[in-house]
Amino acid sequence: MAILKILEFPDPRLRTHATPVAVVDDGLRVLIDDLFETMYAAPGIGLAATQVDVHKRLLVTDVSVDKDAPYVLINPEILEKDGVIVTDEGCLSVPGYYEEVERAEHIKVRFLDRDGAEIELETEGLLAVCIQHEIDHLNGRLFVDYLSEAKRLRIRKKLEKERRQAAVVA
Ligand code: GNR
Ligand code: NI
Repeated sequence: MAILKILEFPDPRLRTHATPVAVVDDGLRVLIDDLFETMYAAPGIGLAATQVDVHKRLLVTDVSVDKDAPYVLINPEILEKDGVIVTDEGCLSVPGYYEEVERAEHIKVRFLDRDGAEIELETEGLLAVCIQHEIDHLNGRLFVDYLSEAKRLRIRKKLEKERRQAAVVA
């Protein structure tokens, strides 16, 4: 098991469109375990492979309070969307910033699980929001892309400044 380094906005690698997983094998299951360890350690409620610079269509999530409801979604595809929900979203790749984002409230999603079995899941609320946020990562999209250009630029400048100051102190 390993905790992986999470890329941060505006790293251009976060803009990569991930490639479908061809085979679900033991190598992939090692990556899945590392994604869970990295997500729980952060802590976060979801993590896409894109965020650790692995450009495969794979995400993990656990929105439960007790951290006992892990889901892994390989090659996820949203089949149906319905309703609107606004959530204060954050992102491990945009640390420290939370902004309201509008998403579908209910989704039906098809994916492969860690054994390569095809699953269809209907879900709503925070799990639905998180899955949509993570699929965006697999498509190179970040929650800040839903904000105004001015807000996105302000967040980028502040993160770049923080990073420069961290480099001076280190
Ligand atoms: O930890 C996270 N919290 C969160 C809160 C509201 C909506 C989405 C998320 S996902 C985020 C972890 C992350 O960056 N996943 O990509
Ligand atoms: Ni994110």
